[in-house]
Amino acid sequence: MDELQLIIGNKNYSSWSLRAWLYLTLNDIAFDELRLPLGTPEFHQRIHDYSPTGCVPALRQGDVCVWDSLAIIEYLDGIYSPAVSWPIEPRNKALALSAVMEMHSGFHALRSHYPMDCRKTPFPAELRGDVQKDLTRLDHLWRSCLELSSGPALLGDLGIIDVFFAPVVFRLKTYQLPMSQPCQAYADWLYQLPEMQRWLQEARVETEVLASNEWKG
Ligand SMILES: N[C@@H](CCC(=O)N[C@@H](CS)C(=O)NCC(=O)O)C(=O)O
Repeated sequence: MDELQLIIGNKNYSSWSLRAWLYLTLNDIAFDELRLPLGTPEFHQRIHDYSPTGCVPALRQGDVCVWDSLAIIEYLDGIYSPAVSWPIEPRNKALALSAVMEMHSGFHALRSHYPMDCRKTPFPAELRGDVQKDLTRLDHLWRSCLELSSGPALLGDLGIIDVFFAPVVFRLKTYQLPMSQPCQAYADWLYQLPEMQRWLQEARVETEVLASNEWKG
């Protein structure tokens, strides 16, 4: 089979890139990483060679091209049948699918007002826009999963559902957003995973600053 090449943005800022990268890394699937820092001339010159939308992440395998984080994960899941995947049990699978799609298309206030900036020194950010509504919904969703599974991952074993919420965990940390104790404990657990810490270390050595993704105090 042709080698996999994953095209990502900055590790500090690119939340969608984190999802595809984390899925591959947790599953120990070999891939080449091409990092194109967002907003740079290099990004604009090169991204359309890899991604028809001009967005990251994108995955190339020979002449196959997959763009969009969820499409990448679904494509790989069909080929590799890896350990970090969807639950098998139908009720848990329904929950995981719904939660992932909800994250993929929702939580707009959280995403727009609190950009992922994982290397930033944590501080208690004020609650803006409709973010309390998003946090309440997130807390309810996570608690309903954790009550079913009793942890440590949302549905017991680490899965695609956790991969999808990984950037939210970095946002909760950076902006010290309030969550209930069980959800905070889950976020701490996911944050400490070696693969999350590796992403964070690699974000910390990046030098680019993207004004549009920085907190506007
Ligand atoms: N729905 C897409 C969203 C991808 C996306 O918006 N990526 C951002 C970076 S995180 C991007 O590439 N933006 C292009 C730019 O900033 O020029 C996915 O899931 O992959």
